[in-house]
Amino acid sequence: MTTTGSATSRQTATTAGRTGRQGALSGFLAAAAALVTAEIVGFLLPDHPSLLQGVGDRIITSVPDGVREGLIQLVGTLDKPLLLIGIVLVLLGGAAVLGALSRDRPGQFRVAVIVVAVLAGSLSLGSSTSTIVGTVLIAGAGAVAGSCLYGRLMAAAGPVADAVASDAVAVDTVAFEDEPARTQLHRRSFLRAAALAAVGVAVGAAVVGEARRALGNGIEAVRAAVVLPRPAISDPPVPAGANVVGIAPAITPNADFYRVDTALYLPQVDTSSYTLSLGGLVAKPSSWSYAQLMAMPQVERIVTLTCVSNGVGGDLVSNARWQGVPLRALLDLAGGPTSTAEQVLGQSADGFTAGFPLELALDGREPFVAFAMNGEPLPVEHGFPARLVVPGLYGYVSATKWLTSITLTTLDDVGYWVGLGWSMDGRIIGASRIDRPKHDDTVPAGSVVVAGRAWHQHVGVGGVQVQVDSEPWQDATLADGMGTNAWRLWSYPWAAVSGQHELKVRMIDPDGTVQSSLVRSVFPGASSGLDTISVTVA
Ligand SMILES: Nc1nc2c(c(=O)[nH]1)N[C@H]1C(S)=C(S)[C@@H](COP(=O)(O)O)O[C@H]1N2
Ligand SMILES: [Mo]
Repeated sequence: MTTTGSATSRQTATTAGRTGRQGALSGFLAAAAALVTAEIVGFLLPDHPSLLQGVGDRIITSVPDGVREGLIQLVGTLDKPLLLIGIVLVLLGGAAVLGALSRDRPGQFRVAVIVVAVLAGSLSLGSSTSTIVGTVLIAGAGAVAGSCLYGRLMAAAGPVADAVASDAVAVDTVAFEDEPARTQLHRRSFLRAAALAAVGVAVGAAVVGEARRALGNGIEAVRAAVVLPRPAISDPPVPAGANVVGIAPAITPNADFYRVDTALYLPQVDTSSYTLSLGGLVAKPSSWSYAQLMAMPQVERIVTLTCVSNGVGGDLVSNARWQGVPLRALLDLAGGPTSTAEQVLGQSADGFTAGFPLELALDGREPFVAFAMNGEPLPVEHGFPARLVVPGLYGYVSATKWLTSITLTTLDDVGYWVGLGWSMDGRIIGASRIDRPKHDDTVPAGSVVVAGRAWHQHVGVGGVQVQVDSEPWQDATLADGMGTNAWRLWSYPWAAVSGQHELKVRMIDPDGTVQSSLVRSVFPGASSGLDTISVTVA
């Protein structure tokens, strides 16, 4: 302890300037202050844009599709929180290194802060709802806060190295005598300033986090107060025989429903100021308040949603009873599409868009604007107060959540994912999955129930077959159906004999078309191939 102490004091006596450690801490705190300031300013602006979210969005859309899909497979729905944490860590870490290197040239740090702010601002502009003015305000405030704080902290840490050196030469022995005392003084004032800054950053972060949470709670209260109208037309109740013991239920509880979106912060949309507009290539562009929409006759439909990114055997597929107003009714109120209309493009409060050919809206699949899911107003993560549901189309071209407008347009005006290279044809491919046993399970010999689900929305499921090793395909027993737009659960009693076995499943359309065994990975369209598992029979 004593040797360390004397070593330190000897070192500081000879280098009375700013230490690398002080520079690093200052850089770190400056970046944190910049971030928190940007988030606070964003929160104060209309629609509460977030620079962090904007940059995150842009990263999501800019990474190569293979990398993004790989990451999503790897970390699942944790992808967004992890991305956010990653951005913050890179920023703070980079700022610490730069802060250490710039300690005697604060101007260099300031330039870097400005460069990063301009970069972050332009990244976020391209991919979110934030306006140019808002982005300039947010990034500007962050940059000012960051560079001012760094300057302050460095000034508190002592003079720059050049000044220390010339000082020492100028006043010679006197300065040398005073050196330890002066270093002590600077060190203390630096620590005080840094502690103050840290407290400020922490308080700021807590305040903005709390404000975001309060906003969310406010919308939860609005949501809880919604009184849903009774649907005018309803799909029949779910038959008791629609379920199969031992696998997830035929209707997915809202809390278990898969979630896919690009939102880091969920859009918080208030019904009191909500309007849904229907415009573009329609005879009479129109818009309706939430109350007006709730007063319209509503339908209730059981529809299975599927994400195009669902790999073979994956779980980005869920089934719910949705309630809403048919798109057809809204189109009628808007005087119908004009002759040049080719596409229905949904727009979200968060800037997301998804579009599908008008032809598919009119081929009998009955797209609708949904307000409720399994008897409850839409949960916020599933699009409260309104979203589109189009039976038989993947979510990326159709299921716009936090829906604020629907525009009829031409096919050139592509939606978010199609713009990023995904297939324009978003019709769902028939698929099937084995839910039990699980891959690599060990089961006892004898009668083993193999069970799962199959879906081909808008087309329906005609049959399901199971293959054990290379034996002939066997018909599985279908559970009761819930209409052509919903998945169908199935089971197959397998007389399992000891050894290692492979189980495969395929679905058959009502017209006898058999699910393709062609193996294709996700992107630019859906994956295909047969779900196959290995099981050990003990
Ligand atoms: N606003 C918005 N809506 C969106 C998305 C999105 O990123 N933003 N993702 C779409 C995709 S890719 C899918 S698969 C479905 C998923 O809906 P869910 O999260 O309710 O399951 O929402 C669609 N609607
Ligand atoms: Mo999706």
